[in-house]
Amino acid sequence: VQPSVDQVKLGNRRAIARLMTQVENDEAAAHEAIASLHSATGRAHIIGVTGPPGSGKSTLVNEIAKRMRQLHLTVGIVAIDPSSPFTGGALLGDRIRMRDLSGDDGIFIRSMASRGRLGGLARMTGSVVKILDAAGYNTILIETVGAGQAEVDIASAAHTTLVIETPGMGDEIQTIKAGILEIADILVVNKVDRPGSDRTVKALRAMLHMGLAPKPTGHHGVDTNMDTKERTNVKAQTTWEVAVLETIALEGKGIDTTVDAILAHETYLRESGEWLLREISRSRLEVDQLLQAQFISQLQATVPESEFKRLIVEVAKREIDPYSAVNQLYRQMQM
Ligand SMILES: Nc1nc2c(ncn2[C@@H]2O[C@H](COP(=O)(O)OP(=O)(O)OP(=O)(O)O)[C@@H](O)[C@H]2O)c(=O)[nH]1
Ligand SMILES: [Mg+2]
Repeated sequence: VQPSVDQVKLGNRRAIARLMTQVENDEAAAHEAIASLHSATGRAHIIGVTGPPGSGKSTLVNEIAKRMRQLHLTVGIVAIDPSSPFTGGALLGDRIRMRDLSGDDGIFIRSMASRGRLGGLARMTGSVVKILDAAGYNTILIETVGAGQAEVDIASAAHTTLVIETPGMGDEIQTIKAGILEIADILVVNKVDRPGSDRTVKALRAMLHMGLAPKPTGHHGVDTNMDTKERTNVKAQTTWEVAVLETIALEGKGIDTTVDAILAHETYLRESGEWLLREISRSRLEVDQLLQAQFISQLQATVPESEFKRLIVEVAKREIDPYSAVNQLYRQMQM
C-alpha cells in the first residue's frame, strides 16, 4: 500500500489534492491508489446537483454545504465546470461564493474542467468522489450542468439527484420532461424571487403527477440488470415521492427544507433497501466505464491509428461492413 493511500484515509488534505491531480492526469499510480481505496469507501452520501447553466447550482451547493456543516456533517464538493468555455470572471465568482466555506477543515472543494477532455470525465469524477469518501467526508455534492449523456452518467453515480430548474421555463418544460426529470429524486425550483415561479412549480408538480410519481424503487435501471430473486431479497417496498421545492439560493431561503429532503431521501434509501440497489447500479457503471477505458487503451496500444482510420474509411465506402471491421480489430488486438 502506498503511503499516500494511508494519508488520504487519514484525511490529509495535501495527500487528497495530490491524488486527485494524479487521477485527472490519468496516471497509472492513481489507478492503483484508487483500487486500494475502494474497500474504505461506501459510507458517504453522494448527491448530484444538476440543472441548466446559470440556474444557481453553485449558489445552492454552497448554501447546502453550509447547512450540512451546521448539522456537523463534513462535506466534499466536486464542481464540474460547464463544458462551454468559461471566463475568468465566472470562475472568480465561484471562488468568492465559496469563500465562506474555505478555511473550514470539514469542507473540501475540488473543481474539474470538462473542457478539452476527450472522455473519461465520468470515470475521473467517480475516482475523485471515491477519494473524498475514503477520506471520511459524510456528504459529497457533485455539481454538473444538466445537458449531455456525460452529465447524466455523473448523476447516476449519485445516491440522490437534485434537479434544479428556474422560473420562466415556458414551453421548454416539454423538453425538460424528456430527459432530466427522470433522474430527479428532488426537484428544486430556484430563483423563486423571479416572476412566474408559481407557474413553474405548478407545471412541474402536474408533470410529476401525470406519470412520474410516486417513483418505484430501482428506477435507475438497475432492476433490469438483476433477476427477480435478487430483487425480492432486497425487500424494497417503500416508494419515494419526488418533491418540488422552492428556493432563493442567493438569499439562503428554502435551504433547510432542501437539506431536510436530502436527508429524508438518504433515510428512505437505507430503510427501503434502495441504497444497495443504487450501490449495485453505481458499481455496474464503474465497471462498465473501466471496461471501456481498458478496451480503448488496449486498442490504441495494439492497432496503429492509421490502420484504425483505414478501416473506418472502408466502412464509410461500403467496402467492408462495421461488424467485419470490429472482428478484424479484435483479431489484431489478440495477436
Ligand atoms: N435572483 C436570483 N438569482 C440567483 C439565485 N440563486 C443564484 N442566483 C444568481 O444566478 C447566477 C448564477 O448562479 P450560479 O450559482 O453560478 O449558477 P450555476 O447553475 O452554478 O451556473 P453554471 O455553473 O455556470 O451553470 C448568479 O448571478 C447568482 O447570483 C436566486 O435564488 N435568485
Ligand atoms: Mg456553477
